[in-house]
Amino acid sequence: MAGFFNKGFGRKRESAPSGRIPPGQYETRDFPVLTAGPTPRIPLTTWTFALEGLVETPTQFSWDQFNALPLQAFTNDIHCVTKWSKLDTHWEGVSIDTLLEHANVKPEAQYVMAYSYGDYTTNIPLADLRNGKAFVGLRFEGQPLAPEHGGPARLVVPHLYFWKSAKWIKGLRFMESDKPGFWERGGYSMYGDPWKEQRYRSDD
Ligand SMILES: Nc1nc2c(c(=O)[nH]1)N[C@H]1C(S)=C(S)[C@@H](COP(=O)(O)O)O[C@H]1N2
Ligand SMILES: [Mo]
Repeated sequence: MAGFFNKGFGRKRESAPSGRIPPGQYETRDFPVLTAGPTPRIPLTTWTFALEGLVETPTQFSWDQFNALPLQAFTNDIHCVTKWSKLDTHWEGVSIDTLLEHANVKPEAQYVMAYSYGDYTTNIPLADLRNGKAFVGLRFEGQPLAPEHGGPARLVVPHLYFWKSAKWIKGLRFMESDKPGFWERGGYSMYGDPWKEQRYRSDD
């Protein structure tokens, strides 16, 4: 009896579990680095994070103020448009819901432009950042987030392709209508759902 179960069901996690790798993706155990341009180095003494645009209370946090916010643990699968997926990544960060409590977003705000040190931008519907779906990650696998992966702080929106997860995040700008960010202006999807393979604008 035990033998039967060991053979049939004991080795499930050796290969990619079915149902967790979106179409056209493969599983990797590495953590590739994908950056357009050099890695910005941001001293923590000058680091700031802003909530601006369509908000009642424009807000700016220093590094110390940001770190005084409640930190939560997140475990997510991430999917890069260059076709690698990485399962069960462990993060600690500040939920976007927590940040929204500070800024009082106006009802007409429907979209967000995330912007970074080094001028990277990416657009995301506000609904996709709410209800525990996204966070600003400060720690990865128990360590402070490495600079090449966006440290000291990056946006993480795991249910969309990973280019939406802006590294070296500097702020969120709340907008009434959707506008393309860096890769989106270059022809990538305005939304980027990996399960629908929305890689390019023509897939939207
Ligand atoms: N600021 C910034 N954020 C960025 C990028 C970038 O070039 N600059 N690249 C994006 C892309 S295309 C991907 S796939 C992921 C890669 O994150 P990683 O280098 O930690 O794997 O970051 C995204 N965030
Ligand atoms: Mo990417």
